[in-house]
Amino acid sequence: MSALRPAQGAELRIAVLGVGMMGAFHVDALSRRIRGAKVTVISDFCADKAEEVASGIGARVVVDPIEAIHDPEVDAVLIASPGLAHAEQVNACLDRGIPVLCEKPLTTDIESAYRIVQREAALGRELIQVGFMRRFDAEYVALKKLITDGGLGNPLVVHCVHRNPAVPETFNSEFMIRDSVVHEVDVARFLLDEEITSVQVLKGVATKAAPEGTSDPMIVIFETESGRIVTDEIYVRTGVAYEVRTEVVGELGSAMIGLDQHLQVKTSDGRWGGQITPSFVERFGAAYDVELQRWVDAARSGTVDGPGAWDGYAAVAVCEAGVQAVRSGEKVPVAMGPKPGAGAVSGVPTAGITAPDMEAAQ
Ligand code: ISE
Repeated sequence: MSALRPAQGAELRIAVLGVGMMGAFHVDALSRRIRGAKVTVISDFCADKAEEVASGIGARVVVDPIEAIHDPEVDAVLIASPGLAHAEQVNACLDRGIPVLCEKPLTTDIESAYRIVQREAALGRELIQVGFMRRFDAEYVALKKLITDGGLGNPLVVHCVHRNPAVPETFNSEFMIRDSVVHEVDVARFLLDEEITSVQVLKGVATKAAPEGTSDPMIVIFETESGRIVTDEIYVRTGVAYEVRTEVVGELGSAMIGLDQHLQVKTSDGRWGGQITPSFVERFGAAYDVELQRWVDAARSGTVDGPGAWDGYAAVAVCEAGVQAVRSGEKVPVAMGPKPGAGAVSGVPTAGITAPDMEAAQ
């Protein structure tokens, strides 16, 4: 199949599927800050919302997302629809051979994610990028470079803290794994360059802000292929700020990011400090812009420049194990099929759990 590409030098014409909070956030960035891109088509099951966003930027509404993907004025697709819709929509992009940036999760179950990995590999061309924006954050990039350059020696342990000020009631312990901890899953794989092999979840005393039956906070412990340990404190109802910290401890030292060390002020009343980041926008807004710009630039030249289908699949597989670990209290091994190109691809691995539709439930 010959891949479709915009004409040399032409703007990348993009369909955005789903214009809830994240989709609308991306449309705004693509329309106002990202070079070489034009949102031509908006699709959302909520027609009023689609009209409102489309009319603000002079785009057309195409209600059916699959029609939107096949629209002649579309060169690439950004998927920010509810997770349950992702498999069909990503597959439609593969059918047409156009680049797609899919917000996490790639799909909501291991089998469909693995089939997508296999399909893309069979096409012989990367088309899929998954929206793990932390890989584009300046601090994570610096930390990765420090590790790669050997500045910490052999990295031994990674400690993560992931705190949100508030989330909807629907965020139970399993949602916290799939929607929040999924970021640390990708961060650990990105920083350590190896797969996660097991997940264990410790549930302690819960905040009274958590609904009955929800363990918030939790401590998640990952083991990697080489035996490294990654810990993650996930606490999504702190009532304080958006706090995301990562510390890597190596043989030659340690390094930490996410300390909010921007403008530090000392005042005559004896106070010292800076400002908290209230949401992901202040903490990762710049990373999203870099992510989008690099996706657009790569798509215009027929490549992908970010986490791909395999990374999306690995995250789904680890989160499935994480959900089983929440349910059982046991250490759960991660079940993953072989990476295409890295040996024979056997059957599709089974997980036993199908993820609930998190975005739709919010
Ligand atoms: C949300 O979906 C995100 O992606 C945020 O970055 C994360 O902090 C939050 O916990 C998730 O629910």
